[in-house]
Amino acid sequence: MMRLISRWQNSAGERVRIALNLKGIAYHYVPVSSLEPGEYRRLNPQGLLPALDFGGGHIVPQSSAILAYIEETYPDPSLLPEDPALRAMARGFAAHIASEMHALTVQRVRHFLRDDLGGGETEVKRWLQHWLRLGFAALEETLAQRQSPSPFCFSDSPGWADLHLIPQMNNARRLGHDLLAYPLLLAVEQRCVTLDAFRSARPEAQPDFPKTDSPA
Ligand SMILES: N[C@@H](CCC(=O)N[C@@H](CS)C(=O)NCC(=O)O)C(=O)O
Repeated sequence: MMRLISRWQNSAGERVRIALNLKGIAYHYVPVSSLEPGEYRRLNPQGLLPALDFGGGHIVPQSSAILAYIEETYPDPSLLPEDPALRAMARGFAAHIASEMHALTVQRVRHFLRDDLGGGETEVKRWLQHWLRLGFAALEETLAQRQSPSPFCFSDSPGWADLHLIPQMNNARRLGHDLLAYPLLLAVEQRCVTLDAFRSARPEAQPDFPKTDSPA
């Protein structure tokens, strides 16, 4: 069985968890905290989460590569629309989230801005809000421009674009970005969050989600 090395709050890992759930693929979830110190970097020199261990000594980093592998090896149901133009749109939408939004706002970038470049809280906040605002505005506009609107981003069932969007919307909330200006994105999210594939991929549904004492 495939092993997904991830962490509860790892939003790139959440994309993969949603994809595996949508396809009904059973997998072992391996919290990185359960590995020996230093072991993860030996397995994945990039050091970022997630990585997929699909046996035979292959450990694949990067959610985009993992998703492509899953789609190629378990094509049914497909995560991509049938129409090649819509497929390309879905991939472009997802790439925008992964490369132009998530990559600029992840924890190691925030820490570098603060600890190495000496950015104060205001500068770091400006950085985050700038890239999130630009990114989400483009995503909202993309959905507004669709020739035939669909319940999910680019089709009648959730797929490649949606599984990138939902974790990124939650990241944005955690970073204090207000999403009210994006009604089309919120409408897609409302549909996704009712589905088990999305719900069981959420950080709080993961076994390594920190247990807090019950509130008084
Ligand atoms: N482009 C990478 C991004 C991976 C990434 O930035 N992961 C972050 C968290 S979402 C990470 O590993 N941070 C270190 C950590 O969580 O310990 C992918 O899509 O897999």
